[in-house]
Formats: sequence, C-alpha cells, structure tokens
Amino acid sequence: MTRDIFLIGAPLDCGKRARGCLMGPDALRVAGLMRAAASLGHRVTDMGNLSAAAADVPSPANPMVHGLAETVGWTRVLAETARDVAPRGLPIFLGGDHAVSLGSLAGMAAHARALDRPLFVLWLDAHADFHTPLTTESGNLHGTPVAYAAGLPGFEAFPPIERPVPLGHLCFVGLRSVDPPERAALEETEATLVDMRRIDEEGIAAPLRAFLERVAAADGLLHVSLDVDFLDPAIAPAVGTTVPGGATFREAHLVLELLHDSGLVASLDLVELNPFLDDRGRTASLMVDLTASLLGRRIFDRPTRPFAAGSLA
Ligand code: Z70
Ligand code: MN
Ligand code: MN
Ligand code: MN
Repeated sequence: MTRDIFLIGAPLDCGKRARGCLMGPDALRVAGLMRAAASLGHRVTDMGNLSAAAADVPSPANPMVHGLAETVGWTRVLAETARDVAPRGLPIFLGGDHAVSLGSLAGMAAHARALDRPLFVLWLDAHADFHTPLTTESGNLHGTPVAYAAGLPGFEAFPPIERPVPLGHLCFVGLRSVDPPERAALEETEATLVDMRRIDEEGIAAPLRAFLERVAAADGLLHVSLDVDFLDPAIAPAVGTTVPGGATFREAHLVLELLHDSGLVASLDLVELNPFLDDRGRTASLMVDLTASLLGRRIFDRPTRPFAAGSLA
C-alpha cells in the first residue's frame, strides 16, 4: 500500500534540561528519511520545521516543572498540524524530545474523535512517560505525554484532550525505567505493559500481535511513538537518557515490520534523537531504517505469517 506521508519537523528541546534534540529533524533528513520513504513507493512531502511561540500560562503549581510556557506553545501548534494533516495521510513527527507527543497525541485524539473511531497508542520507550505536571520529580515534561493523552489531572495549562484515550488502549513496549507514581497509576489497570522481562520470556512479537489484534477488532487508529531509548544504547547512543538492556536491532525491526503488516498505523513520532551525542550518525540512520521497516521495507516480498484470520486486512 502506498501512502501520502508528511514529514513534520518539530525542533523542540523544552521537555527536559539537556539540549540537542532540536537538531533531530535535520539529522533524520540528512540520514535519508525522505529518500527511504520515497524508494518504497510512497508520496512524501517534507513540511519543513514548525516553530512555536511560548504561550502565556500561569506559573505551574509544581515549581519543579521546566519549560511549561514553551511546551504549551509547541503543543498547540503540533496539535493543530496533526489535525490538519491526519485526514490527508500519515504524519511523521520528527522530534525534538518526547514533549513533541503532547502535541501529536492531542491532535490525533481530535482526529480520531472527528472520525468517531477509537485511538490506541503504542509507546516504544524505556520509560512510561506517565507522569503529570503534579507528580513529576524531575520537572521534565517529556515524561508526561501519555498521562496527558489519557486525561489525567494537572494539565490545565494545555489544550484539553478532546476524547481521552482509555488506559486499556495503551500499550507500552520496552519498559525498564518506571518511577513510583507512574507505576502506581499503571499497575492494576487495563494498560498493556510489556517490560523487558516480559520481552525476554515471551519474545516481543506475541504481546504486540495480541495488542494489534485488539486495535483491529475495534477498528481503531494507532499512534506509534518511538523514543530512541527504546533501543539498547549499544546500537543507539544518541540519546540523553541511556538505559541499559534495551531492544535489540532485530527486536526493533520486527516490531516495525509487524506494524507495517498490520496496516493500522495512523501517525508516528520519532523522538529523543540527540545528534550531538551520536556516533557518526549511526543512531539517526537506525531510526531511518526502522521507519523504512514500518513503511514496508522487507527482506523478501513473499507472504509472512498472517495475523489471526479476519482480524486484519
Ligand atoms: C523520568 C522523569 C524520561 C524520556 C526520560 C524519565 C522520563 N521518568 N522520558 N526520557 N524520554 O524524569 O520523569
Ligand atoms: Mn520517552
Ligand atoms: Mn525514554
Ligand atoms: Mn528495516
């Protein structure tokens, strides 16, 4: 299936204190993202980089919170852009740190609501990013987008989420650094939590397939958010928060190949790439290769194992 793909640069660096992710969109371009997508037969439009003015917001209730006004400004622009682009094709948000997803998720929630279809979220990340501005200890808003999309309290300065994503529509894969308030808010819920132990015991494909089959059965739209730190730092060094024991090259490619085969992906974030920390562009190149797998690159064209009969097109 060929698609209309829109690359949306979001050089946002306000979701945490260390800088460098603002160079992410250009590093992904230099690594050949557009060429990779076009070579798979897709029609690709590079919309360039967005910019955002800091919003006028009251000072945060939690004094630790960093960069609130700037992050709210970005969230508004990104949400509007997502809403505008999603009816016309596949938006790919080039971050920027993970605060990009506050905007992409708000926009995709509005898009899903307009279509009256449920939104599901796949979070490929070492972290759960399930803090609220009230629970965060670091004050880094890149650790909050999933809680925002789920409608948790504490996001009053941000645009309201039009139809919050139910916890049962969330799937986290790659978890290995979860803070106590995040754990308390997610454990005992319907959210799918695929941490590294579960990946080691069950493999990465089985829990992902089970989630995708639920998305398909509900005629859902799937937003995929790929944080560089989902990957093991040995293969993806260009990230501020390296956490050992991440996804291997093969596990990561398999995830994106399965996502391609599912035909369910409505939008994608490529986030937390810090080119300042990269080793001869290898992390940027890996992110491009993974995106190519999502867009249909495969080793052989012969059919692979299908999803459960009837559940996926
Ligand atoms: C921690 C916090 C985080 C990404 C680090 C880390 C959050 N839970 N998210 N890197 N992408 O500061 O809230
Ligand atoms: Mn993250
Ligand atoms: Mn992370
Ligand atoms: Mn590939």
